[in-house]
Amino acid sequence: MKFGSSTLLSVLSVATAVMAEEVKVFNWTTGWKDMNPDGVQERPVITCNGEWPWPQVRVNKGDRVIIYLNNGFEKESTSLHVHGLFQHNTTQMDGPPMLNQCSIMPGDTMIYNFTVPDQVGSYWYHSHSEGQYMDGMRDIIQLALNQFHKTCFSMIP
Ligand SMILES: *[C@@H]1O[C@H](CO)[C@@H](O)[C@H](O)[C@H]1NC(C)=O
Ligand SMILES: *[C@@H]1O[C@H](CO)[C@@H](O)[C@H](O)[C@H]1NC(C)=O
Ligand SMILES: *[C@@H]1O[C@H](CO)[C@@H](O)[C@H](O)[C@H]1NC(C)=O
Ligand SMILES: [Cu+2]
Repeated sequence: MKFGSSTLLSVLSVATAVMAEEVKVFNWTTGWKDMNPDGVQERPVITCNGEWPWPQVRVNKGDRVIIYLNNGFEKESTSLHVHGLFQHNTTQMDGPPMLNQCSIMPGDTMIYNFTVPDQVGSYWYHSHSEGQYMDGMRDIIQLALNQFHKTCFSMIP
């Protein structure tokens, strides 16, 4: 079989696009800790694996995102929502308890599992239970499409 150079180029670019999609795995356990995030006074804060702030997440279009969310609270249920992210065909991964899923009970784990859709920009993820995001269970998730967007995002401190 004979390949023209343009055929070869398009085969290569398809291969590159496919290779760029990754599986990004996160393993987060909730908890409480007295901290002083704003420098004014100590208060109970919701931590991720014992730390605050929560991780800043950067993923690309087509990536599969797997988040093990382990409820490390003693008495409260929890959940996780990515604000503004389309969950076409994966509405069970959208987060709101009693709407899209059951609450995650203390000691239980939910595996959030979805692919990054055709979206780009800065969003935030947060608990969708009680007032947990106000107590610190939130941070940034950035969706980047290509090298241009990655370069732009890399300029954000
Ligand atoms: C997540 O981390 C916890 C605590 O280190 C560990 O017990 C658990 O096995 C981890 N889960 C996965 C899926 O890696
Ligand atoms: C959702 O599922 C439908 C039916 O299988 C399919 O046609 C559509 O392409 C899917 N959409 C996405 C965004 O995966
Ligand atoms: C995530 O979902 C995909 C597609 O349904 C499935 O193949 C995979 O096993 C899931 N991964 C986990 C860790 O649940
Ligand atoms: Cu939201």
